[in-house]
Amino acid sequence: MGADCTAGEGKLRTPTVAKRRTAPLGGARPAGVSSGAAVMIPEPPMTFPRALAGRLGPLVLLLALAGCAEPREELPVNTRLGGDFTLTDHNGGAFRLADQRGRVVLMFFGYTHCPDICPATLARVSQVYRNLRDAGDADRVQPLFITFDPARDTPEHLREYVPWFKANVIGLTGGEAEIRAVAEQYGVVFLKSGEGEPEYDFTHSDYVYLLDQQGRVRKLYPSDFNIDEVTDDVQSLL
Ligand SMILES: [Cu+2]
Repeated sequence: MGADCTAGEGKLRTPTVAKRRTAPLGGARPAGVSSGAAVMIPEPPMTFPRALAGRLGPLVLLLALAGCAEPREELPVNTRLGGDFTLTDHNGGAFRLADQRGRVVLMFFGYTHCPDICPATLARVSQVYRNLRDAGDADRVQPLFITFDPARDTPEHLREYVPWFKANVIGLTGGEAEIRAVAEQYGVVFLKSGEGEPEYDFTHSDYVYLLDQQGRVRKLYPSDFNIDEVTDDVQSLL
C-alpha cells in the first residue's frame, strides 16, 4: 500500500490558482508528483459486473488514497530561485538573509496598503507560526515580509504593521533597486497601477517561499496554502 500512496501524493493537493496571480513560477513541484507510476486497482470479484467495476475504479482509487497516511518525502531544493540579500529591517538596521542560517524562513513579498491578498496571506503565515510556537519550534523559524512599496512602507510604517500578525514577522524594505533585485532573485513579479496617484496599488505574484536552514528555496506555496501542510513542511526541515 505504501508505494501506491506515494505515487498518488500531490495529485490530490494540486494548488488552486489565486485570482490575482501573475507569472507562474517553476520548481515548486515536489519530486515524484508528476510521475506516471501506476496505481493498482484490485481486480473485482468474479461476480462483480465489469462495467460497474470500471465506473467504480476511480472511486476505489480515491478512497484508497484518502485512507493513506501522508508519506513524508524530502522537499527538493529549488536551484533556479533564491539567494542571499541585504535589506533594511523594520527597526532600520541591516538585515542579511545569511544571518538566518540555522532557521527555517517563511518569506512573502507584498505591500502594507494591499487591501486583500497580502494581509490575508500574512495572517495565514502567522497561523503557521503559532502552530510552530505551540510545538516549541518558534525560535527556529523566521517569517519575513518584504515590501515592494518602499515609498510608503518605510521602516517606521513596517514597525507598526508587522506586530498586528503576532508572529515575530520581520518587515523588510530598502531602496527601489535593491528590492527589485531581491524580487528578481525569487521570481517575484509586481506591477504598479495608478502611477502618480496618491492611492496606487500593485498587481503582484503572491507565493510564499519556504527556505531551509541553509537559505535554499525548498517550496513555494500559493497564498491560500494549507496551514497544516506548511506547518508540516517547516517541521520536516527543522
Ligand atoms: Cu497584496
